[in-house]
Amino acid sequence: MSVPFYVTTPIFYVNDEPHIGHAYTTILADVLARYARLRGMETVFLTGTDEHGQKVQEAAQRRGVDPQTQADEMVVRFQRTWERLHVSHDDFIRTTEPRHIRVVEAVLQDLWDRGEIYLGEYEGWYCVPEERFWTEKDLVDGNCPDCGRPVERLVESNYFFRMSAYQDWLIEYIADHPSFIRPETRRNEVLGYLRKPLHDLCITRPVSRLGWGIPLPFDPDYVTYVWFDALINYVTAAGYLVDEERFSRLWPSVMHLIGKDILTTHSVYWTTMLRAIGLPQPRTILAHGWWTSSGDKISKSLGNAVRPLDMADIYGVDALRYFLVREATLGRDADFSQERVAHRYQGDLANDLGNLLHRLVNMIQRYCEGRIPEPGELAEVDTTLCDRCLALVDQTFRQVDALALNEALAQVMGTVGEINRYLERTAPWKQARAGRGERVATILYCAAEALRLTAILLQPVMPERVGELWHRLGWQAPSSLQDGLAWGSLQPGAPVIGGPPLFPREVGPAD
Ligand code: ME8
Repeated sequence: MSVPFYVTTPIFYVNDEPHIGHAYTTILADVLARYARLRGMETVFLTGTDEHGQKVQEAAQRRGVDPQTQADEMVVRFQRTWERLHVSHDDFIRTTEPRHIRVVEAVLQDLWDRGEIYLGEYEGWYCVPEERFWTEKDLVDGNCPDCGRPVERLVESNYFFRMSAYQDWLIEYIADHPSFIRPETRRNEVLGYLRKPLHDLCITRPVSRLGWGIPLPFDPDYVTYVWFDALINYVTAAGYLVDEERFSRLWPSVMHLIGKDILTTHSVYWTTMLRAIGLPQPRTILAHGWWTSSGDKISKSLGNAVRPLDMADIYGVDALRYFLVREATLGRDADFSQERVAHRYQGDLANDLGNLLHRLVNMIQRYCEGRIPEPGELAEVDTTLCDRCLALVDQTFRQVDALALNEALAQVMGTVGEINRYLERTAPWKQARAGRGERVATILYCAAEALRLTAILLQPVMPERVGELWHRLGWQAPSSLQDGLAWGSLQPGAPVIGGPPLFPREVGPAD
């Protein structure tokens, strides 16, 4: 049986509403999931929300509500945003759901019974916003090395996970599995981190200090540290301990898509937790870069957040999705600016893609009575176009496998440019003037079919606009899109449909 494609996003904190960074990870996962479905792979796409811990408790306090109310209100914002952004997740997990709490409790109990967890004393520097203890040498100028904010000295009894016992194993595992942590720079970063001694991980908070978490099954005076709870979501949703058949199919063929800010928690905490639990490692941990604004990471706390729905109101959802995937090289930082969005929109989408559809539909209306024409014998120039489109399918899937999504899109848009040049070269309007009706029919069929086929490769990125494009070309996509990947699916006689531009040049807020 073929290996299913299981892809996850981080589960996002419900302390605030989603911004463009959360949307980016989620859209990337969606695009990968849609490409996998297009290839006929069994696909499970998981996203969700991280609802326990100090950040959420504090956000609730600030708003004068209890943490569960905070989570219930904010989760709707995430769910609505994903719906609006055409995110096609198969499951949405909330860490306050009983299905998750049960698994966390079972894991904790098992690790406690097997001596992987012990009670100890912790003294350290604690970063409140990051909810993490740091050692003296971790600090940068006396501040949190992650967020740069001041830390507090804290001593308390807590439970610890014997993470240090797995250091040598982890170094060896990463060295033996070159495509485990991607890209290469992040893999090296983790190996660098592991050159320093690895400490045991403090995995509880006393209820007296933080009440909002999953109580320890063997000591009600403590709740589980939010990261220890959150990471387990990936196995909960795959059916761990509940649906062994499903779990054995999905695990470990999973890709964790994350931002580089949470590389250590995934590559060190999660991997060692899995090892202690006795589960195999995920297939890939893929860390992407940050969206920045004038060089600074976009984040709520820095006050430079871009609301994804505001952008979608101006350019349309699919254009925003296209921009995010086309503009960033997976793994590197990218700068978000209205000018860059506008540039891509006007150039790639309005001029190249939208205009091609518009021209084609106009010509088919003018020369072929508004119906997809019956092609005659193909000339060399026609078969070259056909071959190019068929080769593009394989090339695109190869690029997707290599996670070079921006290059895949560049290639697809290059083919759109070729279809435009094909029309210039074959000049159906001249053929029409010369009374060569069959040649006109062949050219317009080939160009329309090339556009239909090329557009399949854009469908994972722009599902709604590509659906509209097909509708205009009189094509009803088959229920299994994979069946549309061959040349010759457009049906002669199908009526084409005129309409407003696919990507209007004049853009602005919806209201
Ligand atoms: O860390 N550019 O949740 P979180 C790109 N709950 N991506 C960004 C970004 C930016 N400027 N800002 C945020 C958590 N992200 C934990 C995760 S997983 C078991 C628990 C994205 O709400 C990126 O994916 O702080 C980053 O890793 C994530 O949001 C952090 O989301």
